[in-house]
Amino acid sequence: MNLDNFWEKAPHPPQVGPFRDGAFTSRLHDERSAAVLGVALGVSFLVCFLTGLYSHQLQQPASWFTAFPRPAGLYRLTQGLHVATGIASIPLLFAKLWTVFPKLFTWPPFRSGGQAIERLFLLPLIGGSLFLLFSGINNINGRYPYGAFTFPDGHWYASWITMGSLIVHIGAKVGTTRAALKRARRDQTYIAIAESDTDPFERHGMSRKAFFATAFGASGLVTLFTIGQTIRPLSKLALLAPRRSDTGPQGFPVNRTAANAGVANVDMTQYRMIVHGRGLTPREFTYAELLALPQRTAELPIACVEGWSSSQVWTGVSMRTLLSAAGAGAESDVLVSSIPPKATPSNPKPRRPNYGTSELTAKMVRDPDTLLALKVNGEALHPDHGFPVRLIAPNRPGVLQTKWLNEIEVM
Ligand SMILES: Nc1nc2c(c(=O)[nH]1)N[C@H]1C(S)=C(S)[C@@H](COP(=O)(O)O)O[C@H]1N2
Ligand SMILES: [Mo]
Repeated sequence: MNLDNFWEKAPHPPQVGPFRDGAFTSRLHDERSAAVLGVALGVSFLVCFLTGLYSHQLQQPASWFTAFPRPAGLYRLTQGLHVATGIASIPLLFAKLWTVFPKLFTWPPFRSGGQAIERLFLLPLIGGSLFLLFSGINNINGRYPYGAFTFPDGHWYASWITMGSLIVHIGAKVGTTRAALKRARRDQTYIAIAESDTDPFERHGMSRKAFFATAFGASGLVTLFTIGQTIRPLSKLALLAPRRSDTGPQGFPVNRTAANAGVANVDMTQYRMIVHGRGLTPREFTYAELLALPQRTAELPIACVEGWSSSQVWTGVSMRTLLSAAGAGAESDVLVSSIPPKATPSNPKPRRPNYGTSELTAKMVRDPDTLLALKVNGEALHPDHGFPVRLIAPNRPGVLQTKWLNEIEVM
């Protein structure tokens, strides 16, 4: 369907502001800039999407997915990549939007039905991309200003909307992009000549080299200034990260403190770890009894969804050791729960805050390094790290490494 006849009869917007012919003079608003930035964004969005899908499956598994414990540091790597590629995308996205925004004012806005649809898909693509990148930054900074929906839900649905529109966009632009990159390669040969001539037009405004250096340089720098939250030798450079992997009680960060979870002063004379569930006679263990069981030590990272991570040496009772001490095998999934917050006169039955429980697949339960940790680096856990007992297991998001445990249910 060709709409040229239609546009001929339609009124043309007045020749003012951005609608003037020649309103945009920089030659950087061209297909070559759009192509190079588009390819870079395509790669970073793809890596970000795939690592995000993996993180989502670990936290809200579909029926076909089973979490697996090895390699132990996999989630630390995938989530580090997720946050790094998301952050790296921000300057690239702004550079790309700057490159193409004059197209908002081209007339006619579309010449065919297909082109109208393609341009309509730019709304969810740009809106979704901006929402994903900024809700991610908000998450890193612990801000959740959404009201009607939670961050994980919003980020999850936005990722599908964005990737869906991105596929439409790539489909529509793959030809132009290829051609632009091919032309660019051919033109390299002429650059030497162009640089030496004194065409005043060539000399005005920013050069393409400087534009790309700014966009990719900014992308590299913001990434460099945050990945110190997960790569320890770079921790001094983590200027943009709110948490550094080496700061906090016992030398690593805390997301929710004991006070915040309402479990600041556990009465250890009353404390019991309860193991119960399918076909089991419930068993209770005191802290001393847990310490008297065979202990195991493993170096495992806390890898927060926010992108910071920190590896520590944990000691405690293997989950499967505790289960067998309670008369259970290691063939079932298991639900672990935190000590509920203390009742107060104004709040006699407080609910467990979010993340006070997590499930382990039988595969995770069987791994000997899935620990009910009592110590970190040889010391009893700091209250903010989960005293008296926390879960620590290989290849698991930090948010599922539940602290302040007092209940284990075999499902
Ligand atoms: N009960 C409980 N456990 C929890 C949380 C929580 O909010 N409640 N936060 C989790 C999150 S998001 C992370 S990243 C880790 C952090 O552990 P750390 O404070 O020892 O570093 O604890 C996890 N365990
Ligand atoms: Mo976390």
